[in-house]
Amino acid sequence: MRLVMDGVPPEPPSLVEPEKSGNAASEERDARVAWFRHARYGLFIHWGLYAGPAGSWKGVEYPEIGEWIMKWASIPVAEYRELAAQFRGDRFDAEEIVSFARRAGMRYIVITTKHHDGFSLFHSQVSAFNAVDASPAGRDFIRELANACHAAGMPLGFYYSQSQDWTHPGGAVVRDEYWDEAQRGDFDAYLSEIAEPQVRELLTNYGPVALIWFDTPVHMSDERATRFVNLVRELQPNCLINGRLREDRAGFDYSSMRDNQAPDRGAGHAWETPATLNDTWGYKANDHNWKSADTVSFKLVDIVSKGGNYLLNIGPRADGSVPEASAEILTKVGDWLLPRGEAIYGAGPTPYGEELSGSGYFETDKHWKYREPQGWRCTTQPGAYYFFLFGDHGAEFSTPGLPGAVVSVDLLTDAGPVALALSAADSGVRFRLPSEGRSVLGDVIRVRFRE
Ligand code: FHN
Repeated sequence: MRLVMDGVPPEPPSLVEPEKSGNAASEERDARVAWFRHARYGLFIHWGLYAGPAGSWKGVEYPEIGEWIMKWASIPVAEYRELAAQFRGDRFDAEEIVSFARRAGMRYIVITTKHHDGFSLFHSQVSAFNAVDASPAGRDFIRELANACHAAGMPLGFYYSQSQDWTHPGGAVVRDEYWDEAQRGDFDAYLSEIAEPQVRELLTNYGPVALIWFDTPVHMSDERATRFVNLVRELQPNCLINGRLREDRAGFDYSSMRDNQAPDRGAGHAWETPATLNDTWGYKANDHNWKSADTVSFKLVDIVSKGGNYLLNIGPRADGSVPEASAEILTKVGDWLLPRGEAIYGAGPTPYGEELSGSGYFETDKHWKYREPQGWRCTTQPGAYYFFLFGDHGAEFSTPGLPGAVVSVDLLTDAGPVALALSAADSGVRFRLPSEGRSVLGDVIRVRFRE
């Protein structure tokens, strides 16, 4: 199954450096992006009308990603718009979502304010196709989430499909393959009458916006993208812009990897991997291909050890409830992560690199996938290196060279650090792991040294 559906053929994981976008002095950008680099792990939420069909339309089940059902089933605009009449979101509880993210160890949230289907979860003055005016919910879900996030000090980012819009005339469709005449129109008129005003609404009416997450930049020339950049810089100068605004995918404040991909090495600048927990972003009733908690912990660590962020998705049902399986997996990872958080939040990338060779992912039929958790990874804090051991590693481990005399070596366990006996090994240290306090999600050993 192909997850990336943006009209661009799959290619090996790589990063486009934000420096190339030349849109801001790098010190300014570094300051803006500091919280993001510290956060490392975020919750992505894809929620919208597509959660109703949940992967099927008129008795036919579509194997691809659920939020694209309108395209897969070539649903006419007028018929798709009718879905709004059933959208209630009775069980959407913004405070619960924020505490869930916290509990899962996630340090920011990004939600789809408007996906490619054009339906917005916020109250918009420029299009009535929104959760307040067009659905019986009559609720501005983005306001509810913004309030809950602000109250909890949780950074909130807005996903906004600036270019693809399948229900507003003129909105882009990949390769211009329209399936309904009602979709045709003038793209620039769509941008100036719908997309730009809606981005303005989002950046004006909901308090501080941590980041704006543009996507699938079909037809997004420099000139068109610049209009959005100016809008963001004018209204919320601290709001980050991801790397999917402009056709060339230059990162503005940080680079965006392709879906479910990570680079094979670290990079000096900020970057992010958006990823699914099963094989869809929007809810699909029959997608149970969940990644296990140890796969998630491994990916998180692999990404952080390369200097990146992991933005991991949930797709709530149409009623707003979070599928139990995803909640369970993310909570398990949170249980592991929180007592070991010093090794992730604000942690720097590996000082080595040898452990990354052939790392992470391999090519499958159509996209790049991670390997199973295996080997070791390293992250850093001032005066400490953290060694993560994955898979079926032995009870002994020798670190590569360390930059100073070792002060202590501890296994970070659920109950706190446990000191390990150590001996010298080449330029590093060797230690033996106890049989207790180990975790199937990855053992984490903190090596402190005098610099
Ligand atoms: O087409 C979208 C897709 O539905 C989803 O939102 C992902 C998330 O990264 N972005 C696009 C595909 O890359």
